Amino acid sequence: MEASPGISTTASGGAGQGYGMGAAIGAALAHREHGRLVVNVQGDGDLMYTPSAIWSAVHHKIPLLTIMHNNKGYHQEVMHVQRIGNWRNRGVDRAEIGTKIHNPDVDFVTLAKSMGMAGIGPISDPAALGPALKRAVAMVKAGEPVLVDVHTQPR
Ligand SMILES: Cc1ncc(C[n+]2csc(CCOP(=O)(O)OP(=O)(O)O)c2C)c(N)n1
Ligand SMILES: [Mg+2]
Repeated sequence: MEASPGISTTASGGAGQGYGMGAAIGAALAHREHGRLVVNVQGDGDLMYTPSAIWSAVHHKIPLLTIMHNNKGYHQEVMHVQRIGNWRNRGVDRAEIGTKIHNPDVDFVTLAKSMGMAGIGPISDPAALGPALKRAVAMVKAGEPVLVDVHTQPR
């Protein structure tokens, strides 16, 4: 595999959620014949809209490395509600209603595995991230899609 030039799929036309995985699959399909490594930095909220894309990636044998930016929330919405709550002097204590993805946490490794995609993690120790990514890259280079679930700070 050659090194990727770092091309981005940018954003969906209307900034619609659910775009990430599908767009990444398209990019990885286009790059597959050239042997380029395609990396999808995937929002957890975004994938909650279109988890079926995991199945498509496996079904069509798309070599794609998905790194979950799992901040356990639709965090842009958290920040938005906090901003509006402050602006209207309502406080921010209810900003997490409908905007956080916890209680229960989503186990994206199990979600991936349920549709036949290899899953690694969840990773919350920074020291474990490097070795996990190394393992995942080797698997993607062998031709399969892999998801690495990484628990992150909100921003
Ligand atoms: C179809 C659709 N519904 C709702 C929104 C509003 N929206 C913008 S960002 C966002 C949450 C993004 O969550 P995530 O992908 O986890 O990214 P984070 O902000 O947590 O990094 C939502 C719900 C949208 N853009 N599109
Ligand atoms: Mg998120």
